[in-house]
Amino acid sequence: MTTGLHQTPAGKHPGAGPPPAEALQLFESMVLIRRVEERLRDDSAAGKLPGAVHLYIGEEAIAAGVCAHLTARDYATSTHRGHGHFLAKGGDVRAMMAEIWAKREGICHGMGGSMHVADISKGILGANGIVGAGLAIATGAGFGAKLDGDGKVAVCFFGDGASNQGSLMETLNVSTLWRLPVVFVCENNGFSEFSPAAAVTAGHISDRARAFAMPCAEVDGNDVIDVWQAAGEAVRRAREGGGPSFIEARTYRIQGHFEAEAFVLGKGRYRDPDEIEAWKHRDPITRFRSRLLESGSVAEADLEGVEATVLDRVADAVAYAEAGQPADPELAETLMFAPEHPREA
Ligand SMILES: Cc1ncc(C[n+]2csc(CCOP(=O)(O)OP(=O)(O)O)c2C)c(N)n1
Repeated sequence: MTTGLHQTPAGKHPGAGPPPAEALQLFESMVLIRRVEERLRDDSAAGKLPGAVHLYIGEEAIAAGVCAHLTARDYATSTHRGHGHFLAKGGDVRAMMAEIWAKREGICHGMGGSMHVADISKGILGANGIVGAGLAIATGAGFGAKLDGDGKVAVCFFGDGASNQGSLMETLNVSTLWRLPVVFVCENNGFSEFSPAAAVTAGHISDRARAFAMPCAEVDGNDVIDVWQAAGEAVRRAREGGGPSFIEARTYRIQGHFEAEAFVLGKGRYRDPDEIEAWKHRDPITRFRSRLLESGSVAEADLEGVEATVLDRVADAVAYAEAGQPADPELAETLMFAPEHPREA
């Protein structure tokens, strides 16, 4: 079985990569996402989590490579597969874990769960269970940023499935017309739930943006430097008033669409296990780790130090979540609406 996903060559990196300290941060960002997702995978399988989780294992280079160019003042919108975007954008791992565990200490008081992790104070405008919803939210945030005129940008992460939503055309159109500081990042992992992209997506996704003459880059989404370079250019263009850009990052979803999908599918199969194995050999973290060591810019001990620290942080976050108070159902009444005059609240 094939997915119709284009196999991109490993990134070539003609431009300069990040300096060693920043490279180490990229590595840390990816490892943090991976360890969190592995822990959620295991806790989900053990029946400890109250809801579904959609994991980002194998796609970490995209969130890390893009968010490395953002500050807390910039905006990012995310998807149902949003833990990686939240963490890479600087979200707090404890607060996210508690949210997924539906605890009062969670970033949304345990009322949002995995698909709604958000932290407005850090420009994290939210994961979102509505496929494609982030497109309009990011474009609105980009419009606000343009009115503020202080160089903020808005990044929209969305999947190949979301690229078939009509709202993509609307937001590509208006962001081009109004020269909005928006970076569209399509995470093309080859599947929309259980449908291979070849079965539901016509043409090349990035051609949708080219139709609006929007600057476009197609990158190897499993190569963090490839992503980092393209995102750096797109974010700089947006900050300098050059308008929106589009990045299509080709990658692969290693886990199921959501954990426990086997209970839904039974023995039904929608992809070849060999295909999953082949993509594991293109693991973005293993590849970057090797490249860092080969370059001689960082030492093995530095990487091991990062890995150990991350493991501690994740264990601490899980302990924090486990010890938290259950979410308060009463909050469903009060958290639904913003104050009438939010700026005066
Ligand atoms: C508007 C809308 N339509 C359908 C769904 C059901 N749905 C949930 S995830 C998903 C697939 C999304 O695929 P993609 O955008 O490629 O993201 P991925 O899961 O691959 O990261 C679908 C169709 C939904 N949540 N919202």
